[in-house]
Amino acid sequence: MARLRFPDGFHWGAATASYQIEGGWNEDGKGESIWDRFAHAPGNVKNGEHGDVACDTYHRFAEDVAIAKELGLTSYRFSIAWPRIQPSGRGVVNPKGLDFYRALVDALLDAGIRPFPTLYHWDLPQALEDAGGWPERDLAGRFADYAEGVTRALGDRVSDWMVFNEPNVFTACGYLMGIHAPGRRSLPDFLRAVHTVNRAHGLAFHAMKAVRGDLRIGTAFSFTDCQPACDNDADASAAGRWHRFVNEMFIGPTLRGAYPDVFREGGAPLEAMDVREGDLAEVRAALDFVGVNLYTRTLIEDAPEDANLGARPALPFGGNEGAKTDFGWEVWPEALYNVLVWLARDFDNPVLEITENGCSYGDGPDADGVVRDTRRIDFYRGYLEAVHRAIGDGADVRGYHAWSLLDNFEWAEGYEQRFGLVWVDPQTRDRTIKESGRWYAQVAAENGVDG
Ligand code: IFM
Repeated sequence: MARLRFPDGFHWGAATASYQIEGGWNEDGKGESIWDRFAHAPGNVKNGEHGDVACDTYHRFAEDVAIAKELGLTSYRFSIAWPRIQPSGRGVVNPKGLDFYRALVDALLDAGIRPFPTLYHWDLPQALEDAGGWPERDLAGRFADYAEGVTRALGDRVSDWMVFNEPNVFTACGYLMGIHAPGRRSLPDFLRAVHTVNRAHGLAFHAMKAVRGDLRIGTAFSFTDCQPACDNDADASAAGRWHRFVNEMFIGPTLRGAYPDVFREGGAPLEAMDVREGDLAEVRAALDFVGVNLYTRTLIEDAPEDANLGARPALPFGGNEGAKTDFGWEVWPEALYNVLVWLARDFDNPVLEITENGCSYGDGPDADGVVRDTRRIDFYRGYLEAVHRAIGDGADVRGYHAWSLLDNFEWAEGYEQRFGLVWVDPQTRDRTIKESGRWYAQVAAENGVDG
């Protein structure tokens, strides 16, 4: 029997996202997304790779559901590609796009698995980017229309939804740093995008609730545990500002109706974000759960030359004390514990779902065709122990989703980074459950882990 038991009814799941696994990029009336455009342009993704076929889930979703069932999962997180539903981001819905997701949802329900969709995991219809993208205020209303349409179509069989995946990541990587689609590098665009996304979130939440009031709606936020790089007051106060900037710029306005203080002197760049009278009332939404995506911690140092935030990460993706994944991310389970207890303490003990947590290791099939990825098992064991401890200390965590079910398209990294519980052959796309997948199945079956 497992030593660390989880609460009865705890969901054991895995997560994926449309562009990363589906392929079928221009099939059955799907419109072009910003990721199609970005990945097709030379130089944006390692080795010129793209998601045209990816894991071919568009044609092989029944296999994926069968694997999820074999692993004993009770929840499957996937995302809906907006350009499959509205090819140009507005107007009449594409029935074949909806048919795909209806078939996926029905297969999951038949397998006894909770369908757990995200409405937006980064694949904006290219036509909407051409009209200004997320910095453009009107996009909030467009998104709410899409959210309402999808809810009308699938709300009879899907009860648990996420609106966005990692709003801080897609706004910063896409509009500030230019390393993700649509590849813009502009501080004003980024700041405006932040506020449009927050408005879109609030409008979509309320539009969905108007369709069916008993839906459970949350968002998958990306969090990190911000710690001072050195033991001094300047780094400690920089870590606080960075924490409010990366962790609270979306959940703050949503749950509290206000942007956090991120400037060295207090306040936030409200004017540059184009925050207008009445907007914050629109943004506010009493989420039914908070989705937590977390991979590692971030060490922050004071940055006196930056007049605004005055803070920056001392190192990318964690520190140097823990082991590193093959992606170079530090393995630091305490980060997950700290973030869960912070959310419980500062947001009035919300229902929490771990919507993503996982690691990239390149281990492939050995001569016997077995993928012996023991480092991934160690990773999950450590982070699950942290979740268990946080629950013991009062965090109301209801489910855990490993990122990811399948090895898939890791954005600008292409296919080199493998996060899956299941190996996907690059040529045939055949799936092989890794040893970590078998181990995770046992955790799900026992509703617990040997800590
Ligand atoms: O693959 C991504 C996912 O799309 C969003 N969260 C982080 C994962 C690993 O980088």
